Amino acid sequence: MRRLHIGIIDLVSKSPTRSMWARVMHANLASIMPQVIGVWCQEEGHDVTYLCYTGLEDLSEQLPGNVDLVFIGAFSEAAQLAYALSNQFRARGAVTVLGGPHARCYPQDAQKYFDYVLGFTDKSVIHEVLTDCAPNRPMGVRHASAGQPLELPGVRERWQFIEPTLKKAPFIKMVPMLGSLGCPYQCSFCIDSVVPYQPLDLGVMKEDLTFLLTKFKRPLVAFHDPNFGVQFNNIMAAIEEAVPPGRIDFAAESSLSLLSEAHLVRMKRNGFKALLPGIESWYDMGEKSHTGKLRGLDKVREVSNHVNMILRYVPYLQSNFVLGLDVDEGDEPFELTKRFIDLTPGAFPGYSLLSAFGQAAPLNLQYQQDGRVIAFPFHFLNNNGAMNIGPKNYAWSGFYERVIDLTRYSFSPRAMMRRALATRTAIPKWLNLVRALSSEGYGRIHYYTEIRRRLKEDPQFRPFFERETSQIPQFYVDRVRKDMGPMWRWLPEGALEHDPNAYLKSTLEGTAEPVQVRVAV
Ligand code: B12
Ligand code: SF4
Repeated sequence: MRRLHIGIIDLVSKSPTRSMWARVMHANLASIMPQVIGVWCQEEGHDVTYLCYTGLEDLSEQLPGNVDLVFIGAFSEAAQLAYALSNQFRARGAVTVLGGPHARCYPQDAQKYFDYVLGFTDKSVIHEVLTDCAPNRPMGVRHASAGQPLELPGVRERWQFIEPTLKKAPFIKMVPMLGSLGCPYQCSFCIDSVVPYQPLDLGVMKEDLTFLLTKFKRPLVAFHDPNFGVQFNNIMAAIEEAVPPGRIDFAAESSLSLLSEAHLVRMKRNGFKALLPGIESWYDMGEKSHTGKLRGLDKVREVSNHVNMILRYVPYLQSNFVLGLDVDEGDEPFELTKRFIDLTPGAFPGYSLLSAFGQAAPLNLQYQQDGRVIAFPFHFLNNNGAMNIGPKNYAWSGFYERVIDLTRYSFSPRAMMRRALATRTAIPKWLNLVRALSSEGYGRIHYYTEIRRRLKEDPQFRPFFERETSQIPQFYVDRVRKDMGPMWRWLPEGALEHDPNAYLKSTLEGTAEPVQVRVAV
């Protein structure tokens, strides 16, 4: 095989930005897989140039030049930027490959703009692409391994990519790691509900932690596991063997059902400083939040007690909610979330608008069968730029009014003050303030208010939201153009639109990826 010049681009940002949040945090949100692919390509004897795009770089200067093959990793919100980049690289003669959440969720659309679109990716899939390395146009080809990879290169091998990325982060420096893939739970809206739980090699993890102690005085590790701590004793024992108590700080996404007091005592001892449990709904998902059949105010009280207990052990906690679920009706779910905020002042509330990311989850088929999915440009599909499912029990204006009211309540001076007082340490206090004052708090209030206004006044809005037309309102088109800046001119014709029912069609045609078989943990 000839030696290839390979570019790898991890799109953490969908557009240029100068925001305070981006400056401090974007480099900390780099994905693991683009770094893994860099290692695998080198192992096959190729040259690799890696770029983590945080929105602060000048793409025209930093893009790897003169490459044969380019891998781009993108969330759906960065799909339009990814399509434009692919177009630009193809014009220079390169072959392009898309991987990551967008490729897994919308492969049918991505095929129009990339030579290869990868689903689950292991080393043999990469080997196949490297060996083949041919332009596939007008429709790219799709490759995927049967399941998640069984092993991944660790931090030591990825350090060559982690180090330059973290140089861009001014003071908080998070090293991304994985202890497991998949999840034993089956929340129907989640991409991992059909992916079997699988622990990764704990020996590699221990080596990585030992290695990190040689690189930082006090490393900070962010676990990217979909649900951290499923095999709790094993992973804690590994951390305890490799790390002297309190020498490394950890952050993880974990479900409440795994966060018992006994577990938290051990997590505190082992340096866990931030947790992001999903609460999602006051009427559903009881298994995940360990609240069984409790609903409504009873669930609020139970979860609040649980979260307050967690906060006695771990200084930073983000509680995640989904707004607009089919089980929600009227004011009650929003009012219950406000009660939760009153009862749990130290938790930072993370809100997501109900979103169906293509073929991410089995539930999305139902939404598509019911004709409820709206083709908002991918650029807005990040859980808050747009809600791409028509709400079951709300009119759009009423829904946005309640979302605005809840966001205002959550980021009112009173709530922010109570949050600051209930947060014991300086960095979490500061992070909460930045998030509230930038895009997540005030930024969203402003944006949602504009959407609600346009639902009343902009004649293009309501017909699109009600799925009477597929004509994208000019407001959204202008916004993508502005956000993309100089890359807009590379966006291929038609790349703002997509078929919101492509997943359903692929199942009817028999071209959908098979669902993985679950195995017992
Ligand atoms: C960890 C995580 C995060 C972390 C780390 C993000 C990161 N940069 O990796 C944090 C907390 C920062 C985060 C933030 C967000 N996240 Co997130 N996150 C996850 C989570 C829980 C796990 C993803 C993961 O790393 N898995 C482990 C890897 C190894 O497996 P994998 O993702 O399945 O990847 C496989 C393939 O896709 C492929 N692959 C992956 N990347 C690449 C790259 C290349 C080049 C190639 C070739 C292949 C490839 O190889 C892997 C092995 O098979 C998933 C949900 C889930 N349960 O999967 C959501 C998920 C990916 N996140 C999601 C979203 C929406 C977001 C946010 C937009 C939320 C928000 N509003 O802020 C932001 C965007 C951040 C950003 N732009 O970087 C969505 C993405 C949907 C979509 N189509 O875009 C998911 C699927 C959750 C959901 N709602 O369903 N997230
Ligand atoms: S517990 Fe979390 S990762 Fe697991 S299926 Fe539910 S939402 Fe997905």
